[in-house]
Amino acid sequence: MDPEALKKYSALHPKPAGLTLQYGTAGFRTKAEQLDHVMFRMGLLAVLRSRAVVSTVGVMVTASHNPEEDNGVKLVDPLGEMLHPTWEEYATQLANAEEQELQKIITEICQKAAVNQQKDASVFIGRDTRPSSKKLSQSVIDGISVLGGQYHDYGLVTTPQLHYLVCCQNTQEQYGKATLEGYYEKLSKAFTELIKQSPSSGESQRHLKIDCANGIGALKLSEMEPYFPKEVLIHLYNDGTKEKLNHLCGADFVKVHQKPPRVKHFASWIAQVGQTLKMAVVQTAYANGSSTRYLEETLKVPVHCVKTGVKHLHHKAQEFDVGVYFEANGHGTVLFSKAAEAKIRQLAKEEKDDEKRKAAKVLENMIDVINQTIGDAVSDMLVIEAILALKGLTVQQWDAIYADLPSRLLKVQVADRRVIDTADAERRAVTPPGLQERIDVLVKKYNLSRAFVRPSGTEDVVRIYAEADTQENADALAHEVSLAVYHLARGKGAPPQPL
Ligand code: 16G
Repeated sequence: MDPEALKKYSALHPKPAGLTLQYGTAGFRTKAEQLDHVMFRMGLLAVLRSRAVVSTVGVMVTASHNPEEDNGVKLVDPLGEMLHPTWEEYATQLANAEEQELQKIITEICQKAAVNQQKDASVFIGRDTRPSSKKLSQSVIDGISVLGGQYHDYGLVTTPQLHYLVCCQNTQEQYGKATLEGYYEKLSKAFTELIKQSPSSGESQRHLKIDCANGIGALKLSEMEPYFPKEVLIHLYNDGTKEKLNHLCGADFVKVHQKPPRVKHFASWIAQVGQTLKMAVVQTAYANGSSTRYLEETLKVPVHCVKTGVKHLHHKAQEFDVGVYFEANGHGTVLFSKAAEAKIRQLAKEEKDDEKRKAAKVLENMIDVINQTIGDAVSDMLVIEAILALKGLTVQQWDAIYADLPSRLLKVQVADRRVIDTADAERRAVTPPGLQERIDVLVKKYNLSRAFVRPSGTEDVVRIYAEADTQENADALAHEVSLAVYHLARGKGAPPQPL
């Protein structure tokens, strides 16, 4: 490390005085204009991480579902996983260090994590379509360069594509080819195979109507279109030509405005095909109570609840042969253990019984359509479309499998959202004192009711979730709980009003 170069370059990416940020649920996220120094420093950190694990790592510049004015950054570990929790702490230390402390913090990280500074470092970079992203990713590159790392800038890619690319690179392309073409080819080839096996294959056209949330999805799906089978026609909505990113569209908007979660019936088909495998579904407290009941009581699949954030779901899902995970805001995927995958691939080749071999073949193609590195909306869409084709179901029939309980999501601003601490996968508030007791009393007033509160990991708010037998009751419960939060956690501004 050249201390003079570090000093010179970090001075070009100064930290705003007094700003403290935390590596949260999905990396750093805040207003784009406050992030330049964080990007530079995450470039530095990525080099250290790459040297520590002697592999390529990824840096993604995005704030996902946040408003267009925000931005963010997260690191991707070698197999496409989220950054290891120990390194989240290093990331926070580095982001908040005063300029004169940078060198010292880097040296400390190298000591604690046994980083050999002489090793090569390789970083893949991607970014979303936010107007601020290009400049911010340039700051990441500055950070990588100053510590002597190599980088490949993939430019505009979806977050799951970057996770895929990193995983391919580090598995010597066993997971797939480390190019965007490789990603398109892998997913669409398996998808085409699945569609071919549907009862109505070749008879009619299939239309996929996609809300692209005015973001990167529109660009990437257009690139992917030529790879799709001819009978599948894609129609892109909210393609970014008219409106702002995430404005009145996107998965989060759909969730907050009470439309059914897109991946909610993911598990039922897999449950039928993979009967001999140890399978489980992982959800968060936001999963609609009806979905949990349907999975446990009708499908007889074990359900686990974990804290919000893909990294928590992903980690839990890795414990099973087949781990299906989803969040009500649309993040989700399926993970197959190495042993399960090998068994399925072997059955698809060698099984004597025609029917069983066919079923294994279907599952094998499913594995290849699914992006196992992280939840991927494009991949999830193709999986669902293939399942509908194979089962001969319409979207309406699929949606009617069970009915969601009415629910309401609200947010309240408080002086410091960290006064709310939670336990039991965020389903109970441990502090401030008295809050959980109050929630318990309110919940008892309604039928089929449930409510919880948690500090957001991506915005400066406390989120409130309630569900009950009717929409009026869910709304009333959410409002009452938001008032309790406002009073017990020092709410800002006027008290929340009834809906
Ligand atoms: C991020 C997370 C998502 C989580 C959401 C919660 C990833 C890739 N995304 O978008 O999993 O549900 O944050 O946001 O990890 P909140 O903490 O503001 O409610």
